[in-house]
Amino acid sequence: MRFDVITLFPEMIIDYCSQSIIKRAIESSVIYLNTVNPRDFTLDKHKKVDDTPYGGGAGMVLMAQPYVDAYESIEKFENTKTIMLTPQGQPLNETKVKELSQYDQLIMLCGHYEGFDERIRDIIQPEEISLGDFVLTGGELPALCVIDSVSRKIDGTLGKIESAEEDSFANGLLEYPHYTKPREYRGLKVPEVLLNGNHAEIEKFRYEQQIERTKSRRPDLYERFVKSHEVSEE
Ligand code: 4GM
Repeated sequence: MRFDVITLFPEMIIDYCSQSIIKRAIESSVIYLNTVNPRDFTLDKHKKVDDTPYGGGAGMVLMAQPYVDAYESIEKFENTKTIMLTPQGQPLNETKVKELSQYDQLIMLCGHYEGFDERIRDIIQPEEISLGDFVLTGGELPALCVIDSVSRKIDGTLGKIESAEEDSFANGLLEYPHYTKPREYRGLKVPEVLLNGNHAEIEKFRYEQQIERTKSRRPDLYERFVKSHEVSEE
C-alpha cells in the first residue's frame, strides 16, 4: 500500500508515522508514505495557497491551481483511489477501512481554513470521507486516521499477537474487558473465570461480555449484530 498525502503541513503526517507500529511498517516496506506540499506548486513569489472567497464571507479558500498541480505531480498506480478528508464526507468505519485497504495506492487531500475551491473537487473528483460530525482545523488528523486504520489491515503491519486481537472487533461487537497482573488492584479482582485456564469457558465469558457491552453502550451496533445473526425464515 502506498499513501500519498497532499498537505500544507507534511511534518504532521511524517511525525506521527515516525513512531511505533506505522514506523515499523514503513521500515519493512509493508507501506510506503509520501507527502506533497501544494505550496511547492505555487507560481507567485509569496507562495500563496489561499485567497478570499468570491461572494464575500469570512475566512480564506484554498486555491485550485496549487492543489491540482500537486495532485497531478503524483505518480498514479493502476489500482488507485483519491480521497478528501472533510466534514461533508461519508463516515469512516471498519467496513470503509477494509474497502480502502484493497487499493494499492491512496491519495489523500488535506484542507485547512474554510475549505477548498470547489473546482478542486470538480477536477480531481475525490471520494469525500469524514471522521464524524465535528470540525477540525485541518484534514491531517483524519488522513492519519485513514493511514493508521488502513495500515492495520495490510498483511505484515501487525505482529501475530496484535492481529489475533483484532478479530474481536471484526465480528461487529465491542471489545471484551482485558486484565493483566496483579490479580487484585485497589480491591478490584480479576474475574475468576480468567484464572482457571478453561479456554472454552474463557471464550464464552468474553463473548458474553462483548454482547453485554455492545447492547448497553452501542445499541445501534447491537441491532445490526442481531439482524446479521437472525436465521432467515424463508
Ligand atoms: C473543510 C474542508 C475533516 C474543512 C476541508 C476535516 C473535520 C473533518 C477541512 C477540510 C476537517 C472530519 C478541515 N474537519 N470530520 N477540517 O473528518 O480539510
